[in-house]
Amino acid sequence: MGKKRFPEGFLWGGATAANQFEGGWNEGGKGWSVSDCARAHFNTDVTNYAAHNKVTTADIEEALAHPEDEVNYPKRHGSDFYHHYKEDIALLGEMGFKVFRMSIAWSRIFPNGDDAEPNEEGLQFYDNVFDELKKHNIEPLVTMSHYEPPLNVVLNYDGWYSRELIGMFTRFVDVITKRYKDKVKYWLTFNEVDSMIRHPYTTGGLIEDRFPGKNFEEVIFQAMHHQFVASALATKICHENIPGSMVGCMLTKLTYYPYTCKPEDVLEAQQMMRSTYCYSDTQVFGEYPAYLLSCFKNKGINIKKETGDDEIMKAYPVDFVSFSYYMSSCAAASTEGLDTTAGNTITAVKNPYLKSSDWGWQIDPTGLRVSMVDLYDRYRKPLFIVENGLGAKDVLNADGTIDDQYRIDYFKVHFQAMLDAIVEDGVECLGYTSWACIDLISESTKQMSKRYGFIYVDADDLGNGTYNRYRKKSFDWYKKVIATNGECLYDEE
Ligand code: BGP
Repeated sequence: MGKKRFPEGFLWGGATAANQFEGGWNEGGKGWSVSDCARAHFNTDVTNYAAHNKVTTADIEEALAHPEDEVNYPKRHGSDFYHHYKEDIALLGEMGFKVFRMSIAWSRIFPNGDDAEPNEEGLQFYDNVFDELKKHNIEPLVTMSHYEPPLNVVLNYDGWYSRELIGMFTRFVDVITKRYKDKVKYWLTFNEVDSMIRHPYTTGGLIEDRFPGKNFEEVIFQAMHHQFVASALATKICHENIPGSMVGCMLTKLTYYPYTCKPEDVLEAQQMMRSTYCYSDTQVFGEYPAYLLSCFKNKGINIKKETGDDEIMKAYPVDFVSFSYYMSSCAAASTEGLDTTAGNTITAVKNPYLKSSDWGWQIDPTGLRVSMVDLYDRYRKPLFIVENGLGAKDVLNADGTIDDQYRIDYFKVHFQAMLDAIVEDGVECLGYTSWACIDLISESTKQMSKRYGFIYVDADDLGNGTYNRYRKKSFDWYKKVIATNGECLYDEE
């Protein structure tokens, strides 16, 4: 029997985001972003996402008062891509990357969001990055917004709750799509647009104590409405400025199984899945699905729309559907007595059939196939897996090696599942970018020690280290996967 093959031209690569990777947070004219104020809480249960990531106005004041502190605010230094980009891109080129996912920090281009003119030094930085990628024949995949609203829009406009953000953001999009029209073809609008529900501050610049007397859930959905309109307009602008460009939405693919075959558990799992899909439904079909509308009605949530919003959302849907997938969870009508575990910014019922990462995320390659089939059947648009990977504690040996066989094991079964979805199930998938191809700061835990890369960055949770890069064992393995377009996945069998 012939080996299964990935489609010709499959875009193999890796993903990062400026807010966790770039560093240089106060250089080159960059302004403060929300992530520059995201505090690490050492010696706490980092898997309790909700408790660990609550942000108040007092927290922001504290962050602003300590501009020198990169220990408690580790996203400020990230992995220092700002100064290492040539070396990093050369390493990605050595692995044979076809695509590199990165984001443009809005606050590097418009330091305050509402500035009269863009910051030329910031624009030049990304020109340099794209030129370097081109030298290595690597296609950029650019996220326009990945937890990077400028802090000024939080403090002076109440974040995405303000309708004015639509204008500021689309101006930013117009500037970057004009500037990089010959350099970037693939774009994503908002990273995990649904994540506003789970972390309103990083995604939407929303701080609950700034909305006294208001229903905060309504505030979140209002802000999300503004992002939906902005995303549709960004798609329009991108298509106009870059003919032939492709724009995707980006969804956190949380996958839930019924804990048992009890009909009530099946219903609960279906409800959970709908509460995930409703956001990509909005961006693909260009209108709010009935599920979300009844949810608003039942909760007494009133979204203020302006004339023309519905038409804009309808007229400019996305070209493809991208998503992150790390783990799956279970859902049950009654969770009493059931074990729970952490997942990607959630806590959910544990699946007795799955093993978990050191952070409790349940490893489930079959869930990736299930997710791809579900998304493709639902949307009939090409998919792009833009995040998937294993956060693990790696050990840098004295001879500079890192034996991360566990990461190879994780990727191998996920790639096989992805290939089955493509070959057996007929799913169209443009490419795959692992999270994160080079170690960076974890979003949920703010740790450097939750590592995802094929490339090790010598820095610890306190930011100490040389920031030198080392190739892990998985580096050579992934290089071979790319070189053989996945054929080597079946070599040992
Ligand atoms: C996704 C985010 C990323 C990223 C990743 C891994 O939800 O888009 O920014 O960090 O999850 O999560 P973590 O860093 O919490 O391990």
